[in-house]
Amino acid sequence: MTGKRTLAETEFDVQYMKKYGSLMAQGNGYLGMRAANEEAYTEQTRGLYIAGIYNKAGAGEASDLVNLPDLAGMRIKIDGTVFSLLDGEICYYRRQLDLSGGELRRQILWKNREGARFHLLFQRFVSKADLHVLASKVTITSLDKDAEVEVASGIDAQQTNFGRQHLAERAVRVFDEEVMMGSYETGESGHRIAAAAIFRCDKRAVRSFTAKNRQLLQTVKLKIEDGKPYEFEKISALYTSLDRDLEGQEPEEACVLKGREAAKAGYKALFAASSAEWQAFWQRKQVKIASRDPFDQFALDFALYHLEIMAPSHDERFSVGAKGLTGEGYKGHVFWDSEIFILPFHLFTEPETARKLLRYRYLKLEGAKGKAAQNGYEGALFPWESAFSGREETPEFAAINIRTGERQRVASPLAEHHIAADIAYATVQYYEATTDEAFMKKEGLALLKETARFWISRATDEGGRLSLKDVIGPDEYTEHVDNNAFTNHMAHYNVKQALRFMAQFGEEEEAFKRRAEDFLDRLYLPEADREGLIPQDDTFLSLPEIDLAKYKEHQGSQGILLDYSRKEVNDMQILKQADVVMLLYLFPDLVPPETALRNLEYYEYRTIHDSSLSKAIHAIVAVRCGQAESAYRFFQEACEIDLGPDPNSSDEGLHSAALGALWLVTVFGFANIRAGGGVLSLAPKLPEQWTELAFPLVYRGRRLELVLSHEKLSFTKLSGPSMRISVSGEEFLLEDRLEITTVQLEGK
Ligand code: IFM
Repeated sequence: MTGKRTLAETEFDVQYMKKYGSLMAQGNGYLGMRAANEEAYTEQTRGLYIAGIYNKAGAGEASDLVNLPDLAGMRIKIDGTVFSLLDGEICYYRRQLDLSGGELRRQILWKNREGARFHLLFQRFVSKADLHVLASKVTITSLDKDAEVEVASGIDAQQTNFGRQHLAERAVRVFDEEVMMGSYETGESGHRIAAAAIFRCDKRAVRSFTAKNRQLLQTVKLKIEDGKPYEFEKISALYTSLDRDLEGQEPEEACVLKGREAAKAGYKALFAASSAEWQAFWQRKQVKIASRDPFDQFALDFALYHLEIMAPSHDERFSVGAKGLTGEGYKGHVFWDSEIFILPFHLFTEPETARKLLRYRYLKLEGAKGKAAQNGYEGALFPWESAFSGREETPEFAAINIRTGERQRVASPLAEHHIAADIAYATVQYYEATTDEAFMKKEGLALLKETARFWISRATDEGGRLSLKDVIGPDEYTEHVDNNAFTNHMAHYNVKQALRFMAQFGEEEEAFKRRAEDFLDRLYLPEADREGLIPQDDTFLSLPEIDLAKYKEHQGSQGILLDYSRKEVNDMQILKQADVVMLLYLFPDLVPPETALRNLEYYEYRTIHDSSLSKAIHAIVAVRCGQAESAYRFFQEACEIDLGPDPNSSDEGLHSAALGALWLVTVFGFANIRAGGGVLSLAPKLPEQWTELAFPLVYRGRRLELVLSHEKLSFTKLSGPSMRISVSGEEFLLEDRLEITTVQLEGK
């Protein structure tokens, strides 16, 4: 990584606590920890999550990604006064997350009510070298006098998911007057979670332990001398009954052993090992942007850091939640975000992780078949929201009308069926980028065939033409419509690809083939009309319009729903995100560029961008339509979804899909890469503000480095056989290195 990349908070502001809790979250794909401050504040949300640990708090509830016992909190008393930034005076404050090594640091110069000054340095990280380990440290220096310091911390099981308690305490223990251990069990899902914590500090400290009200705490008391720094280290380890690396141990035993071993190494050595893993990550995967605006590079680094810590690449039984492991928004559930927005980054940098994300869906096929059958369809209909079980997890009802007591049913699980085809699309994309025949023959084919069966059974015959009726496309402001362009085209592609791979692997079932071919022949595919517009659905283009300027100014806030009911929004040309633009992104050759531009302009005008998935996709389609300036604007606005100034934008976790989409804009947009059809092709269109874009790409067993500028393109093959590469329509042979000037391309 070039230079130090840090996300910094330079002022203590209660308003931003939840947002920074998400932005500065740490993790390693196995566990994720929110950046709540060590000391308590009512405005902050603590959060510690392990991928796959879900539970239902009660009958009729959807599964929550369980907020586990906290290991980060510390109650610090100095000369008998509880340390809090709401008390005394803050003389200096800086909190920063170092993306290059994954450490969170907070430096404070604090004056107590009596005017005595103290310097506190908090540090912590979640290990990238050992998935089960996390460590923290506070260094306290009294600057005006000798003082008495008391630090209390341990395993705090008072955490809830917005008030819902998921864990029963099984046991709390202290071993050898040193190791604290807490064991817990989820009520409904029956997962066991065990945590161990060990304190390391000056030998003279007086230690005591307490276990009360679901808190197992150790308190250390120490007299500190004026001007001398004192370190208090806490090393923790976590295991669950789902872990595949228990090696015959119970989680309780495993976490105690791991905790002891890690504590012996200590913070410094543990951090060095973790940081080395981060260096390797950046070495292999960083996207480098030379831009007039340094924010572009920072936003990409931020996105990649989070894409890495949200991916459970250790275990294919889990996937990526809409908020990763940074918060409880959407209950930690997995949406189409995972396959369409997040998977491509992994596919083109570490295909094995992409394979695992698809294996997650394969392992949940039975649940998807169950959902299809319950709804009267054949094949597999994946849940709109998924967790560990593979069954539909979308909460049945949305907000309650507190005047009438009526609850509104959530429509997505009933009709947002495009998820089945999104998974099929990602499956084919995986194959095109890897040619992994073994996967395709088994998992890939099963995913394609079962989802294809679903679509065939879902179609309605309307006088010979097949329609997909009563669906919701990605645009959730338009519910229960017929022949949604995105859904119909995706379903068609899904069935076509099922036939393609069945033929490729000699798995032709005559009856299925006949039905599939008939479906492909007769399914209505909305096409551009005389005015060049692809209708979003059967009725959209005939609906009334209103001026959306006011709502576009506050995009992302869903403010329109304060002025209009859902039904009214549904009955107008108002989009949360534009389905046709999404369709053009996934199928770049569907229509000629001028038709794509016509649709982009028409639909963008009617799009509020209230969905965090919207902006980046508009950026990609705009680049391809030659609209470099608006593409760059969309890109920068997409970067602001989490990083922008709105204090409430990311309270309940980050927008995983929007982060994945930043990589998509760079690689599929500005570099304009296409990887389908057996040849890697690109036709870069860098924004004027960028002088260079460099990124790694893994493609069909080759590891490549691409460096693109306005003047030349260079390709280095770091491993794998030579390959053909198509640049702006011209084919070249890439042996080890290839350099092409744009003048050369123009001359051809
Ligand atoms: O998957 C998305 C959906 O498209 C819009 N609402 C939020 C979901 C999770 O990000």
